[in-house]
Amino acid sequence: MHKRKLRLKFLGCLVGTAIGDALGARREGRGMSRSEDVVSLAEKLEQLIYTDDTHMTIGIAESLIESKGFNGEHMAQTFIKNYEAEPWRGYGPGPPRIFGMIKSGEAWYSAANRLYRGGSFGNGSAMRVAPVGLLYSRNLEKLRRIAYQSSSITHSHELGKEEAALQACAVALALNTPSDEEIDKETFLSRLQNFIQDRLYKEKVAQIRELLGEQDKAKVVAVLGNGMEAPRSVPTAIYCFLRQPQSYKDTVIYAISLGGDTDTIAAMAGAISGAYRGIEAVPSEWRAKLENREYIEALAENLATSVNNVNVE
Ligand code: R7I
Ligand code: MG
Ligand code: MG
Repeated sequence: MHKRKLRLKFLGCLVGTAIGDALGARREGRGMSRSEDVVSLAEKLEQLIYTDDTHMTIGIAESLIESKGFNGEHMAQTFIKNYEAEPWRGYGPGPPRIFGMIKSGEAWYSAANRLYRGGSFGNGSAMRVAPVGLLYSRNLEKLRRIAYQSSSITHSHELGKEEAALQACAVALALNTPSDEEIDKETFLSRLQNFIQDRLYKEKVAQIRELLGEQDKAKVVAVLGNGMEAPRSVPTAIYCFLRQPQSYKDTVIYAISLGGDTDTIAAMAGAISGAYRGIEAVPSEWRAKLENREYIEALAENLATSVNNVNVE
């Protein structure tokens, strides 16, 4: 792919994550709403303040760039440093406890096993995984390995690691589809279904396919979910993207209108949409309101350059 186009897609993915997160954060934990209400909320907000979803995505991008690829110790220490600088970003219950264990001497690859008997399957490792999807899009087996490893710092349950791989794969497939080429939904879903190993997620991908024409949001939420657990939010985010792949705005608005874990579902759907359509598809009035936009954009540019400097294949 042409370098400029790739750059725009990296920018779209990271800025798309942050805006989905920041808009969704205003409705996290609430019920379903009308799309018009989400649109007017977005108009009213003067600044878009992101949460842990973006904060940890930034951490992954920083670590991949600085370490020229995955380094578990470095990534864990980056998460800890960022958390300590801004602990008020709305982190889930698990990660801060794990950061404490690592600070007390537990290894980055074993601390997470101590949580929730066999590790967490919260959506916290999928919400932040977009930079892995971008960097390793050329080799899906490597992408799977790095997604698992990045997840295992805080989410070591099989379902937690698999969700991170699923979301990273969706970002990679979106990145690899030229933005002026229509997404073939059937092919996109078949690729995800072939990639994913866990039976539960294979079934979820099949449910996404069945729901594509569904008008009733309550049914979508009943089948796919809108919760903090990975199996109840990662497939939902992929669904939000595939319903309206041509529009970043519609994808994010729809995701938020489903209620529940809105910042996270909109962050993940926004990451996939931004990776496909690029930064120019993200409304400029939203971009202008995003806090730390310049820093996030600089990270996206550096990550795009890293594709050539890191062993990604
Ligand atoms: O996954 P995590 O980092 O939380 C992310 C969420 C996002 O919505 C962010 O926006 C932020 O608000 O937090 O945090 P975890 O504590 O690892 O997991 C989140 C939740 O998933 C937990 O509080 C549990 O409710 C649930 N969960 C589990 N429940 C039972 N058994 C995760 N793993 C388990 C489990 O093994
Ligand atoms: Mg959050
Ligand atoms: Mg959330």
